[in-house]
Amino acid sequence: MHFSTIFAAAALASTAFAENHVVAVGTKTGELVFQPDSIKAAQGDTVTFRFWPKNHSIAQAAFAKPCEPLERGFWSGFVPTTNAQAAANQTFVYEVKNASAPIWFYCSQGQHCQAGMVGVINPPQSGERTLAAFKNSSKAATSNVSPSSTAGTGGKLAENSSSSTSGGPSSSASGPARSTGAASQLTGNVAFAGFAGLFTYFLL
Ligand SMILES: *[C@@H]1O[C@H](CO)[C@@H](O)[C@H](O)[C@H]1NC(C)=O
Ligand SMILES: *[C@@H]1O[C@H](CO)[C@@H](O)[C@H](O)[C@H]1NC(C)=O
Ligand SMILES: *[C@@H]1O[C@H](CO)[C@@H](O)[C@H](O)[C@H]1NC(C)=O
Ligand SMILES: *[C@@H]1O[C@H](CO)[C@@H](O)[C@H](O)[C@H]1NC(C)=O
Ligand SMILES: *[C@@H]1O[C@H](CO)[C@@H](O)[C@H](O)[C@H]1NC(C)=O
Ligand SMILES: [Cu+2]
Repeated sequence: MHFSTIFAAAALASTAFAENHVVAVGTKTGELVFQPDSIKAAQGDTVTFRFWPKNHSIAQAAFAKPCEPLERGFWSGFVPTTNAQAAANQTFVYEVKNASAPIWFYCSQGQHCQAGMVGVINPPQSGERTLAAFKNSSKAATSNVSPSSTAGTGGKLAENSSSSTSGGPSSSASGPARSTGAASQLTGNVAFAGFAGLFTYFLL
């Protein structure tokens, strides 16, 4: 009985804590890239986009149309910065709701998409829908289109101030830096773990 309690607790711990993946939008030296440009994320994980110079954006696309907004896709708006020492204070946080669905994205500034400033969350494991193929077709796109939706659609524009990273339940988190930019996410998961723990108690 004690063993099964521990086992249940361990199983909960592994599923209850969402991970945050940080993606650099551009670089300190102004390269037109996402780093990394391919992200593997589980359901409930967050992807935090950090903006570097020059004046980039993130928009979701369909695989077949690399430099055009996907209907009801996410959109960060433009986040300009000239500071090469630190990323812009404003980040865009996207939560992965379906880890089986590939999320293709691009930067809609100038010709950045055509220059290869594209990426993917959870690319297909097999088949022809690869990031290389997506990048390939982005080069041939005739235009680079920004969504007409409001900046922050489909995600969360967050300020990376010191107050936004404190006050969370960091003392109960085991991994480092997971609360960054996802404090409310973590709080929700802790609440879920507590509720699920109660449920486990009644099962035993
Ligand atoms: C950033 O780019 C957008 C779109 O091209 C433009 O509207 C905006 O004025 C630019 N901001 C700055 C500070 O350059
Ligand atoms: C970010 O915010 C901090 C404190 O809120 C401020 O000191 C810093 O200048 C800001 N950085 C940028 C690039 O705006
Ligand atoms: C998740 O995405 C896959 C692949 O696009 C899709 O087949 C499935 O129906 C989606 N699941 C949900 C719950 O939306
Ligand atoms: C990219 O395009 C080139 C020529 O247009 C083609 O030879 C190559 O196979 C393509 N690569 C992918 C991964 O689609
Ligand atoms: C937020 O700011 C802190 C301190 O300046 C920095 O260490 C951290 O990497 C930043 N996080 C994001 C997501 O920008
Ligand atoms: Cu860009």
